[in-house]
Amino acid sequence: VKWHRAHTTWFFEVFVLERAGLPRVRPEWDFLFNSYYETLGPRHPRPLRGLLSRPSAASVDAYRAAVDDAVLRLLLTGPDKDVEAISANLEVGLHHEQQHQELILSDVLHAFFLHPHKPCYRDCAGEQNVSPGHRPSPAPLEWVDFSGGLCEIGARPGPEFRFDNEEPRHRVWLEPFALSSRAVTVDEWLAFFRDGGYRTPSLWLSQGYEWAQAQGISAPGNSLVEGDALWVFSHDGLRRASGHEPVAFLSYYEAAAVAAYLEARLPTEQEWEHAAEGAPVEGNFLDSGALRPLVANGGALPRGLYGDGWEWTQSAYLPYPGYRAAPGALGEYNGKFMINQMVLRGGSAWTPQSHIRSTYRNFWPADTRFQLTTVRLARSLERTTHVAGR
Ligand code: AVJ
Ligand code: FE
Repeated sequence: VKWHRAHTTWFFEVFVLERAGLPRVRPEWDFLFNSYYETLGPRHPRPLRGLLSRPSAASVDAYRAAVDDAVLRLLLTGPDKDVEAISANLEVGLHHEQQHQELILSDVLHAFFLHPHKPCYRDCAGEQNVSPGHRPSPAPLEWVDFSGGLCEIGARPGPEFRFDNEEPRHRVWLEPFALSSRAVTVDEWLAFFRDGGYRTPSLWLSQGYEWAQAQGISAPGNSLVEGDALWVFSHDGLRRASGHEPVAFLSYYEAAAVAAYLEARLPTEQEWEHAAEGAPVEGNFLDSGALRPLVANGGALPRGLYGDGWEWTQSAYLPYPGYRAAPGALGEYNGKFMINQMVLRGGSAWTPQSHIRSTYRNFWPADTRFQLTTVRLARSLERTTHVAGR
């Protein structure tokens, strides 16, 4: 948590204050809190971040206060020049900080999960945070049809914030497809598990099967199987999962295998965006306070596209046609990661609602199990079949 707070503060110091020609606050901390910007020099190795016993949390508080103060003064007086560029960097800094808010929650949960006592982060009563409207109840899986055709994907030109990886908007062709009305449930995952899904190579991608064997994986991340039940860890502690809640913390490899078991596949990011474009950005985000996926009841189908969990897509994280990384160090923000990662969509119960939009592209490697991920199913429809949907 201390590293994330210092790093987001460092981001404002470098990309806003220094960019505006103001004096540096803590130049001697660049090595510690530069995450991955080669342009800005060498840095502390990522796997060792959690071992930074100095500076203290109190020094990081003071650092943050000093940078906040300088940024506020800059906002009041305005920079001497480059107002546009500095404002743009300030805005990126705010969205960057929202990303790290989510990373703090994922790191805290995973660190507590690795603790033998499985301590809870907050209210240890668990279920108390679930409102009656969200009490688990059966949610039959339905299929929502989309006729596809010529569609547009990516952020429209306009003043709203977007990361560079959401641009440019471009045309794609979608064959008819269907999305599941809800995410895959714990009961569905348990059926896969009991049927020997983790030992059935025909369901798996080769790399995924090898990974699961080598790592001894047979349950989602942040979870335990005990007898017949799945126990899932949340910020409220370890809890026996309801069969009807979305199964969370599956890697891409497992998500693809479970989809195959359920005679479906994962959606492409284009299918996902096309389906989500018209829907209001509403759902179980950080703002609800639940901090975990809930059973989606009511509302238009497909349910729960936004919030609850990041939905794995079968799309590799690649540049859109015509993509151009921003100039300078901020060009390293997204573009250089466009290899060996998969796109996730829709945000999670750890994501601030104001952070998400239909075009938002998250990305993680296929073996990731500490982010709040869920599984949406898709199917291809016959072109000759009458398609009633959108
Ligand atoms: C988009 C979540 C994969 O964690 O590296 C944080 C977000 N980018 N600081 C990451 C990010 C720069 C990014 N993810
Ligand atoms: Fe960062």
